[in-house]
Amino acid sequence: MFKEGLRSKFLGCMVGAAIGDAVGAFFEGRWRISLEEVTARLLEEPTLRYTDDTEMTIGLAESIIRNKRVEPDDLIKTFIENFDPSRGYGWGTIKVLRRVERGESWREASGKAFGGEGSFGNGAAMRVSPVGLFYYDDPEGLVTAAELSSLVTHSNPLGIEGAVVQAYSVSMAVKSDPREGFRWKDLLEDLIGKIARTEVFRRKLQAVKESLTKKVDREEVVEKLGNGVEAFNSVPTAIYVFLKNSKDFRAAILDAVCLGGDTDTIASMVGALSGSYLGFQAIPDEWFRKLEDGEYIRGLAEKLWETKVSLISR
Ligand code: F2R
Ligand code: MG
Ligand code: MG
Repeated sequence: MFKEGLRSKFLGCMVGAAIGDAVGAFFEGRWRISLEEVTARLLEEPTLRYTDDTEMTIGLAESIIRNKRVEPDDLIKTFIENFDPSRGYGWGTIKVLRRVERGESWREASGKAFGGEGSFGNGAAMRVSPVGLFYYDDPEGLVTAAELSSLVTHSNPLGIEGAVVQAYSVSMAVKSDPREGFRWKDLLEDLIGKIARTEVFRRKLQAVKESLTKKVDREEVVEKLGNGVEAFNSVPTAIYVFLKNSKDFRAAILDAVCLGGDTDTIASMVGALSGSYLGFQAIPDEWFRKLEDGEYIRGLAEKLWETKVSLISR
C-alpha cells in the first residue's frame, strides 16, 4: 500500500473515533433522536468535547508508541495517569483503575470486577482502534494484542471478544481500498468463521449480515443488534452502521447517533472504522475544527504511523 494512503488512514481512524465519540456524547443514554435534532445541535455547539472513549484511546496509542507494542503494565499506568473523572467513565473501569492505583495488580483488579465475572462492557472495544492500526498487517499479533489491551480492565470473554472483533474490523478497513467497494461479506465471513469465539458474537454478526441484505428500520436494528453499553450490544451494531454507510463518514456518524442508547461509543467505533477505510480527507472539516484536542489526536495518529513505518522498513 502507498505510504501516504496508509498515513491518511491512521489519521482518519483516530480523529474519526474521537469525532464520533464527541458528536455522540451530546445524546448518550437517549432514545428517539431525530437527524434534524443532531444536525441542529452540531451547528450550535462551539466545541466537540470528547469522553472516556477517546481519553482511553489516546492512552492506548501513547503506550503503543512508547513501547512499540501493547505492554499491559505501561498501559494501565497510562490509563491511570490520563484519568479525568469528568469524562464519564463506566463504573467497573473506575473501580479497576482505583484498585490498581492502590497497589493491586491489574490482573487481580480486572478479574474481581462484577463479582469475579470480569467486565463485558464495551470499554475495551471503544478504545482498541490503535491496536487495529498498529497490527493491521499481522492478524495473529493483532488478536493477542487486542486481548492484552482488554485484559487490564475487561477480563470477561465477551468484553475481550468485543475488542478483538473491533480491532480486526479496523485492520480490514485499513487494508481496503476505498476506490473499490468494501468487501463486507469477506469481513463478516472472517469474523464469524475465525475471529469470534463466542456464540453470542457469532449470532450477532450473523444478524449483521442478514440486516445488510434487506431493508430494516432503526427499531429493528436496535432490537436485533442492540445499542447498549455491553460489548455484544454495541460492537456488531457499529460494524453494521459502518458497512451500511461505507462511502460516507458523515452519514455513518449521524446514523449511529440516531440509533440512540450508547451513542458516543457506537459512533466512536463507527468513526474509527469509517476513518480507517476512507482516510482523513473524508472527515468534515467543520467537525475537525471543533474537536477538542484535535491537533493533538491527529499528531498522535501521525506518531503511531511513523512508529509503524519505522518497524516495517527495518
Ligand atoms: N459511563 C458511561 N456513561 C454514563 C455516564 C455518562 C454521563 N454523560 C456522565 O458524564 O457522567 N459511558 C462510558 O461507559 C461505557 C464503557 O463502559 P466500561 O468501561 O466498559 O465500564 P464497565 O462498568 O466495566 O461496563 C459498563 C456496563 O456494562 C455492564 N456490565 C459489564 N460487565 C458486566 C457483568 N459481568 N455483569 C453484568 N453487567 C455488566 C454494567 O452495566 C456496567 O456498568 C461507554 O458507554 C462509555 O462511553
Ligand atoms: Mg464515553
Ligand atoms: Mg458510551
